[in-house]
Amino acid sequence: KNQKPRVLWFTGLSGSGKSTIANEVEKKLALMNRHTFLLDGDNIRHGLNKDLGFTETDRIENIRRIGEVAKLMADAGLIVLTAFISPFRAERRMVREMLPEGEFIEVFVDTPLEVAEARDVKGLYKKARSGQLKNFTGIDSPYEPPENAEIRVNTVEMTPEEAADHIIAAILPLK
Ligand code: GGZ
Repeated sequence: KNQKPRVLWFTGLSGSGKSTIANEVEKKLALMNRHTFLLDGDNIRHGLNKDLGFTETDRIENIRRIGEVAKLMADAGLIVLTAFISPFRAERRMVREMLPEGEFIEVFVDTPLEVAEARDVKGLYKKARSGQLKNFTGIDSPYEPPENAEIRVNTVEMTPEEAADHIIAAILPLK
């Protein structure tokens, strides 16, 4: 093996920039000849987890399954990036404890609710505020921010590219 497996577990509100930043990190790791895989809503919530919605129970099961998949991929030697809200501390800790010491790296994409809501790229906050969308994270469903994430990125002060550079610097050396 020429690389240590890692799970870069991005967490943050809807619209915080998790997917954008995770994509940037993945591009940069590819340029460094690292083998990566990005798990996100597109390949998980439309496939393996298409039976799950956004109740508390379903979100917990969503994260549990993603954790198991991430573990398999890390066992195969990959650097896995996951981009899900993962709103609850207990499940983030559960995934951390599934993995060998040091493999799980929590990346807090720290975008304040006001900022994510002002961006509202997909119009979901507007729908949540008007009651058209129930159980929306940050509005009528909780988000528990990490208390000691390995990495925190401030998306108000950094561009996605700068955030990606910061994350890469924090995980080096990746032997
Ligand atoms: C939060 C929701 C909801 C509700 C649909 N609450 O901005 P997006 O669109 O692309 O990202 C959000 C995504 C969240 O799915 P996750 O699997 O990351 O969530 S969790 O970890 O909590 O299981 C949003 C969309 O799905 N979405 N309804 N009610 N986000």
